[in-house]
Amino acid sequence: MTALAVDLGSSSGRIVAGTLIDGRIDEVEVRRFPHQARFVDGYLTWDLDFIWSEVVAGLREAFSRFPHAVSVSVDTWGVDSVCLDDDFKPVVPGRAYRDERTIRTHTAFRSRLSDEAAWAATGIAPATINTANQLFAYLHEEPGAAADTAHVLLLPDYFTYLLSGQVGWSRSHASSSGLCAPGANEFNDEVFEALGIPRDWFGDVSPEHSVVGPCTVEGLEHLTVVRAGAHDTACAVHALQRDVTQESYFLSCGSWSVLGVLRDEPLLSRAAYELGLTNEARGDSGLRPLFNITGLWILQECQRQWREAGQSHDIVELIRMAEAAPSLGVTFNPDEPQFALPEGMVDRVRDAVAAEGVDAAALSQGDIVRLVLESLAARYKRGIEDLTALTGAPATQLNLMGGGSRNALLCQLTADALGIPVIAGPNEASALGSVLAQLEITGHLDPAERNDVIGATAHTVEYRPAS
Ligand code: LFR
Repeated sequence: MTALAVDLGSSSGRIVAGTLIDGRIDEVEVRRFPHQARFVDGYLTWDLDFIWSEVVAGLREAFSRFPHAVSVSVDTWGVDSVCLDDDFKPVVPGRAYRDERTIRTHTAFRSRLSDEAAWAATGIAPATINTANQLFAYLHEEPGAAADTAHVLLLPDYFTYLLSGQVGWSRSHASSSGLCAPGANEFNDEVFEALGIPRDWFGDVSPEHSVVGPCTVEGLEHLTVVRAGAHDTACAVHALQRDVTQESYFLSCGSWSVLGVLRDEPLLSRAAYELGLTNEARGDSGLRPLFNITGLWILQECQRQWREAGQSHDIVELIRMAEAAPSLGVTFNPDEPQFALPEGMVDRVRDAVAAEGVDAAALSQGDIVRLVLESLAARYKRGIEDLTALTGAPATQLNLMGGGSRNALLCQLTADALGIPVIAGPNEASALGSVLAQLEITGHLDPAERNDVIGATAHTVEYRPAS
């Protein structure tokens, strides 16, 4: 039985066909396409038409190769949404969360909803990238477009709408918006009111692991559209092999480092707020309290700068240089806001350690890559210490999924920093999690067998801490 996962990351999208055969998932990446936010009319913008054309082309190709495919589900990165008119057509191009408009309107936002009030109302860490902040900026900077807006769909739900004609607000993605009550089972009307965001732009939160309806795109009518987990990180944690006897700590490691733990209830203490914890939802009815840490984006941006300067930028080569480079003995804090912004990253990294007395101008590419990876590992150590203090449950291992699981140096540095084994893999965790959830939703996989199927499918590597 085959399910099709549309997994859209902020630098590439992929369409994956996953077939359950002999207790494991046979995954075929049918199509992969790079994409990137660009400035259009002064705003950092996604090319939604391009992404949609790639999704349709990928699904058609997948369906012709896997004519017995039964379902499709879309997951995307978090917090972005699409503002639509009465006819469900975008009013403005899809805005990207890294745009600085929310920094410009942050003071006004806070005067309407303080950080503490936002946390109390949502259980979500206040952050300028949140959907709430983006819509507030939209209302302030583009009042004309806002006046023409009748509906707002979260990004994966926009593509689900294009596939099925059905509207909804998927819980896992809605949870990261900063617009839901803690636990993310409903939107919090008080937040809308405080910020002046029209409540009727949104409907009710849609529970996931649910069926949406038949696909209405020509040639794909045999597929059933489902909500398998609209947020990529929610899908990724669905592909996590759970040890029910222990807390499951995870690190979903891509452009972002999403470090968290699986729980049924949100963690809402004062300490959780002060540490910057955020309570996001899983595709099933559970939660995933976590820290959103700026992750391999820092390295990706360095690679971009080096490529533009005609220097080596191949990741395998860079890691080899980093392995040969000595540790500088200092790290920087990836949470600092300058590391979340595009461009000029090599200089930002140099500046950060120059302040520590390092001769920054002399740093080689290998030095910089090692410094970035050691800084991430140090941040993960602090994050696991904070999470275990909040849950009261020790971490005995860390499951590290996503693209970063292929970075052996990062995995080893993380195991060394944490002093516990790191179980690296699966690499394409979001697509695998989507396929698993889809097979469960359509009745082709018993959730009780999920762990065994993950074990038979995922190629995991264990990194033990250096003693
Ligand atoms: C990862 C991710 C994170 C979210 C970030 C921004 O792709 O979805 O979970 O915090 O992107 O949306």
